[in-house]
Amino acid sequence: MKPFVKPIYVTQPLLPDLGVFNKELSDTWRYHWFTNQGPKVKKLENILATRLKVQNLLLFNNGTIALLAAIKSLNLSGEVITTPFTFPATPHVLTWNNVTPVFCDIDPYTMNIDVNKIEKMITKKTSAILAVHVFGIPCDVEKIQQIAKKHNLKVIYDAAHAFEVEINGSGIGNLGDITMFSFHATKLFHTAEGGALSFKNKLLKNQLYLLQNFGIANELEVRLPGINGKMNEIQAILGLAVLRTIKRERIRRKKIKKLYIKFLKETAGIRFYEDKLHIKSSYQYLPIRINEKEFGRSRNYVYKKLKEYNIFTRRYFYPLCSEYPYYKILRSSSPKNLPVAHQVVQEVLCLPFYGNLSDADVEKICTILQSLQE
Ligand code: T4K
Repeated sequence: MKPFVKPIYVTQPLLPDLGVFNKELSDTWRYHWFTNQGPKVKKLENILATRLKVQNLLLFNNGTIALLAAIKSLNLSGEVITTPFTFPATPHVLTWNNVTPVFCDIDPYTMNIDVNKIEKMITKKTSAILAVHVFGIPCDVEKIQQIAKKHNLKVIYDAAHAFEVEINGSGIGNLGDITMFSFHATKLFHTAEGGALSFKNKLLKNQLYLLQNFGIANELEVRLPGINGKMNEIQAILGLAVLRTIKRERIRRKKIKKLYIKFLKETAGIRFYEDKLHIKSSYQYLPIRINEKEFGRSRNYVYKKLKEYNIFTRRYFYPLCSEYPYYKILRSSSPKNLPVAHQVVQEVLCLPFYGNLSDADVEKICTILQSLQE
């Protein structure tokens, strides 16, 4: 099989119609207004709150700053229990808030924090659980809520991958104290860079708003040491235009996922996370698990070999955050504490997944993948 002529990446950002983008942009030219709570940011905020089915939403310049502000707004201290199988931003926002991340092992199926292992990680210093809906797959949210209630802990969800995910028709952003969404260019819905926080307690809105705007309450009063976390008008305009393409993209990605499953389901050693009827999927990533014994080749072998065919898959989230030198020294980072995470991180490979892939591209990727089998 010949390599692809052009590189095939794990994802490709959605490009909205330039006419729609320019039309929204022309308003900005009229208003002379680029940032600091402009009309386009407000418009996008309102539309997204409805789309995400949440009561309160605040847009940010990126997901990391949003999460940083979320931790700050809840005054978290001491230790926060989180997952090592995530993007570096998740534990980093804790460190930036002088909070120690405590890594809990993950569930072998959902790859999210293992709710049966959380309680043994709780100490007198624990102030919260920071869980990630990894690859958009929801955590065991009911059990997390029970544990949090029992131990009086706050709950923050990193829903960077979970745009418009719903459980039994309810928006995923309604859970816990605060939920963060990322709108980075690699996400299904994006604003090039961007993010949002959703939360039930509307009293948080003012605090979060101050945190994202240097703490400025009015011309004379700077109430707290805030940061610059504001989304600007160009980001919001891009978002408004991208929103119009999401429905079509989701339908296409659903079809692509079905095709991958069709071509690979008979291949020994390859497993998918299949869609669930009660969950609306984000179709953000297409992670497969490669079992080396059954497939005959390791995930790393497949990842490297695919590059020779111009296919650039990703080993999200390898290495585990608990393996970064500055987190490795933590007691919870011991591999003995994280056996499942260490196993899963050797198996996951995110395949190219975006609407512009043709059916023939998907078939070719699968054929190449199968040809690598021992
Ligand atoms: N929490 C979690 C669980 C997260 O996954 C993330 C971000 C965050 C928090 C933080 O949210 P943000 O602060 O980012 O809003 C990418 C994204 O940069 C990052 O947002 C995302 N998670 C992470 C999972 O993926 P990389 O290092 O993989 O990016 P990069 O540049 O290698 O892009 C991946 C592929 O996408 C490239 O191989 C090619 C393609 N690509 C990328 C860009 C930027 C394009 O085709 N066009 C583009 O413009 O992190």
